[in-house]
Amino acid sequence: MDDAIQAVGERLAQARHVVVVTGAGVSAESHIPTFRDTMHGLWAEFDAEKLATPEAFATDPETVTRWYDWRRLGCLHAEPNPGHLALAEIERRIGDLGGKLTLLTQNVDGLHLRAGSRRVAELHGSLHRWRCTKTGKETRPGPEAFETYPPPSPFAEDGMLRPSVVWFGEMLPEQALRAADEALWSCDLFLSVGTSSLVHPSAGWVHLASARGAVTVEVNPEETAITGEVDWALRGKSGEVMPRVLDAMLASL
Ligand code: BV8
Repeated sequence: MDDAIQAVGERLAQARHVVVVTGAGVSAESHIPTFRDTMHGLWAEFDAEKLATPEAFATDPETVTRWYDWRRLGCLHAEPNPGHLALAEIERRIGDLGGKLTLLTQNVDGLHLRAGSRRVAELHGSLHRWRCTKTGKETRPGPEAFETYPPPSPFAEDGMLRPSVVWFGEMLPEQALRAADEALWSCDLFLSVGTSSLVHPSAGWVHLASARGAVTVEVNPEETAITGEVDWALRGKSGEVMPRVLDAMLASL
């Protein structure tokens, strides 16, 4: 693994257009359960993929908004971990070298931004922004739980608030898709970090990057749907592997 980390660090030192796709695994060491682990305790009887849909919200807005507010409050008490921090430092270093790193995250917890990453596209929205179902206007709820579920909208008498996340069956934000297109078009190094690579469209982007000649890397303690496709599979936790990749990059400068 040391040789692989060394090789990826050297590639990062030479890369000029890096794309990083992250998933829930990057936040696991911040004690935020991954998407498929989220269903424990209170939520054991629910299926995350069924709750994260417009249909579930239409049928049972109380349960859905209670689940999302529970997750939102959990994120407010979480801290970025060494994996988030290493990704932010790698972005800075690549910028200093005249390159750019674009971070396309599936996560809705906001931890990459809190860690200092700047060129971030929140592909699936954010738990920290909620919007009125009538006007579409967004608000950032405070640090306390909503008083009632579903929370009433402050913008329209007959509206309620929903989380500004992308549910299954919903389109990704135009701006995020545009950022992904631009970044993937010219990327010379593609990293997939902490994702099972099962959810589209981001799950397919490793193939796009590879087809355009990018070197591809995965960081995950387990095999995933794309392990067989990447050039380098770094088997480990992102909070442990990413700081070592950063060190290898700095040693190569
Ligand atoms: C869309 C926000 C147009 C809400 C989420 C093509 C083929 C098949 C299906 C489709 C397709 N195109 C579209 C679809 C349908 C669907 C889809 O992909 N379905 C899947 C299930 C097959 N996609 C959509 O609906 C998307 N919209 O494409 O619009 C359209 C629509 C319909 C039909 C056609 C076109 C919208 C998808 C967004 C859904 N919203 N989140 C919320 O958070 O509640 S998805 C949600 O689940 C997450 O955001 C994330 O994307 C996904 C979970 O994936 P991961 O992040 O990877 O998490 P997971 O738990 O799975 O895995 C964790 C990984 O971490 C593991 O690998 C583990 O080993 C690793 N790990 C653990 N610890 C660590 C670690 N790694 C590193 N370090 C550690 N310490």
